[in-house]
Amino acid sequence: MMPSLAIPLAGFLFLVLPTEGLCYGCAVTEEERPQLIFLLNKVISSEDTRTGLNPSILIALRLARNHNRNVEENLLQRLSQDAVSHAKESYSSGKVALSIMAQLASCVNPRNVSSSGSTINLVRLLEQKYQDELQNLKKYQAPLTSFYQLSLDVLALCLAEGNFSTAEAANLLKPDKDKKKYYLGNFSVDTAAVSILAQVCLKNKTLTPKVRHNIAKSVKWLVQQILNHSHDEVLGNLYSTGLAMQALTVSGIQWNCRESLKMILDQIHKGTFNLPMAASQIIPSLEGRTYLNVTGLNCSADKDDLDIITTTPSPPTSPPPRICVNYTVSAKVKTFINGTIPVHVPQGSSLFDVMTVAQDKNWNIFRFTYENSSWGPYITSVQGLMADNNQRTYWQLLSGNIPLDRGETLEKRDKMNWQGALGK
Ligand code: B12
Ligand SMILES: *[C@@H]1O[C@H](CO)[C@@H](O)[C@H](O)[C@H]1NC(C)=O
Ligand SMILES: *[C@@H]1O[C@H](CO)[C@@H](O)[C@H](O)[C@H]1NC(C)=O
Ligand SMILES: *[C@@H]1O[C@H](CO)[C@@H](O)[C@H](O)[C@H]1NC(C)=O
Ligand SMILES: *[C@@H]1O[C@H](CO)[C@@H](O)[C@H](O)[C@H]1NC(C)=O
Ligand SMILES: *[C@@H]1O[C@H](CO)[C@@H](O)[C@H](O)[C@H]1NC(C)=O
Ligand SMILES: *[C@@H]1O[C@H](CO)[C@@H](O)[C@H](O)[C@H]1NC(C)=O
Ligand SMILES: *[C@@H]1O[C@H](CO)[C@@H](O)[C@H](O)[C@H]1NC(C)=O
Ligand SMILES: *[C@@H]1O[C@H](CO)[C@@H](O)[C@H](O)[C@H]1NC(C)=O
Ligand SMILES: *[C@@H]1O[C@H](CO)[C@@H](O)[C@H](O)[C@H]1NC(C)=O
Ligand SMILES: *[C@@H]1O[C@H](CO)[C@@H](O)[C@H](O)[C@H]1NC(C)=O
Repeated sequence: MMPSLAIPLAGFLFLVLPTEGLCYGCAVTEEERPQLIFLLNKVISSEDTRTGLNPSILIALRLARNHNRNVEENLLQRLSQDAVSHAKESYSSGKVALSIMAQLASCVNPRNVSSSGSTINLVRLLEQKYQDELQNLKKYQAPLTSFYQLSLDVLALCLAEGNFSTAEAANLLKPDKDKKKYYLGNFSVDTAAVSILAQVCLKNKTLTPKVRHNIAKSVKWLVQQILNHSHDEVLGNLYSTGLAMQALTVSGIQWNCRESLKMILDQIHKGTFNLPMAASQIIPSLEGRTYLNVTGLNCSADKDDLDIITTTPSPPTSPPPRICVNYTVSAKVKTFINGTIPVHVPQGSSLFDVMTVAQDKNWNIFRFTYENSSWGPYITSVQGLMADNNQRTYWQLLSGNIPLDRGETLEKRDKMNWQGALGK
């Protein structure tokens, strides 16, 4: 029960009962809920959820108010099994952090995750991986992974009450003099959002007044930056809006939450969030919840009211028209041979498909490697030239000169020049 406010006025007693929606962010209304359920149905029916190992998806399903217990329990078991067998060697720090949050949200103690007779303490593991990140940062002025993952680390350590220095963490996330850590070429709204969530969590820990003051200052600056990188209701871009909504909510500022929420709902039917990973980052905001809520859930009160939808494969229609794309690779490296090639692919293909066709046509110039990531295939090298985190280089995907905001699907846009460039 939340405290209610009693105001005696001219002999009457006014009782103002705070309702959740008014005090804390915003959420879908009952009329809007079918649109959220449509998205949740898609997520639980997807291959990524039913056979994949993505903790972000479980966090989102747990923070939703509608559930499919079978799907969630099955995913939890597979994640736990994977964690006991692979977390130590092959998880990045941020993946351990997300795993901890998925366990917390499932009412499992992350210090005691067990599967087939083995047990792992994920909090202890994160304490170690976080120290490794800090050491790399000292040595190379870059974390092993990214400031996004460092922010996830602090958030998870804070939520799971791990053993770490809260003052050091606050200092780490403070946007420093040139604010470099929040740039990966450009300001990252996603990173700023997770960093705000972590710092608001830290604020509830024992800290000196000075550290507390610094956190408030950092959060304020980051909120301002997020708003500066926003156009109307889109905070950053479509894929950062969900995380940014969480951040603005916990920062306590006044902003037009409903407008962002309505914009997201409109995008659902356009297929913008069809990728379960993309859906997982907007679902909490649609429920008026944030990653800070993974600790307060009552799992035994879950409803079991979500169905898996079996989509009948659409009958073979006439094959989509083919489109022509100019694909270019370039890098400012002596040994690298720049190359352009026209590629014919069916409309609706992805950039990855284009790269595959180009590679088949000319392996010497267009060969590439990739990793399967939560967002799909992540390009790691082209022509043998590797991205390198310590050098802070990566393969940037451009259409013309504009960085793509997703591993994009090709539509009927004719003048498309796809480019891979090694960016810094
Ligand atoms: C850090 C980051 C990067 C880093 C990754 C390397 C590093 N040092 O960590 C860099 C700057 C290189 C990067 C590049 C790109 N990114 Co990026 N990135 C992120 C960010 C901020 C955090 C990812 C993370 O660490 N997650 C936590 C860890 C634990 O999970 P993970 O699954 O192991 O994370 C890996 C993948 O996310 C992968 N990855 C990162 N970006 C992308 C993008 C795509 C399309 C794919 C398939 C994989 C991928 O790298 C991570 C580390 O290994 C997310 C934000 C978000 N909301 O998720 C954006 C985000 C995932 N990136 C995005 C985009 C668009 C890109 C680029 C395509 C930009 C471009 N035009 O070139 C390129 C991908 C190029 C390529 N080589 O394939 C979008 C994806 C949207 C979508 N619908 O597909 C996001 C959501 C940002 C946004 N709001 O627009 N990214
Ligand atoms: C850890 O979990 C297992 C099974 O889930 C349980 O039997 C055991 O008592 C737990 N240990 C601790 C220390 O909580
Ligand atoms: C916490 O970490 C510090 C240093 O990293 C260590 O000295 C201390 O023993 C740890 N405390 C616990 C309870 O593990
Ligand atoms: C940074 O953003 C500006 C404006 O959107 C853009 O012109 C520039 O190419 C971006 N730089 C990088 C490295 O992505
Ligand atoms: C702060 O933490 C305490 C427990 O340590 C918890 O009871 C309280 O709800 C938290 N407050 C906020 C605002 O999260
Ligand atoms: C946000 O943008 C405005 C105008 O574009 C600028 O005056 C202000 O300094 C920016 N704020 C921050 C924190 O960068
Ligand atoms: C989420 O957590 C915040 C505090 O961090 C709390 O005030 C709020 O009531 C929680 N919301 C839900 C729906 O649990
Ligand atoms: C959790 O939900 C169950 C079932 O609705 C209820 O009996 C129990 O009291 C709840 N526990 C807490 C801590 O709220
Ligand atoms: C390859 O393209 C890059 C620009 O993307 C340019 O800087 C470089 O000079 C080009 N290399 C050659 C050999 O033309
Ligand atoms: C990525 O996943 C696809 C399909 O699940 C698989 O065919 C492919 O071999 C995987 N690629 C890598 C590099 O792991
Ligand atoms: C691809 O490049 C060729 C030659 O540079 C040009 O004639 C053609 O219009 C380009 N096609 C597209 C779709 O941009």
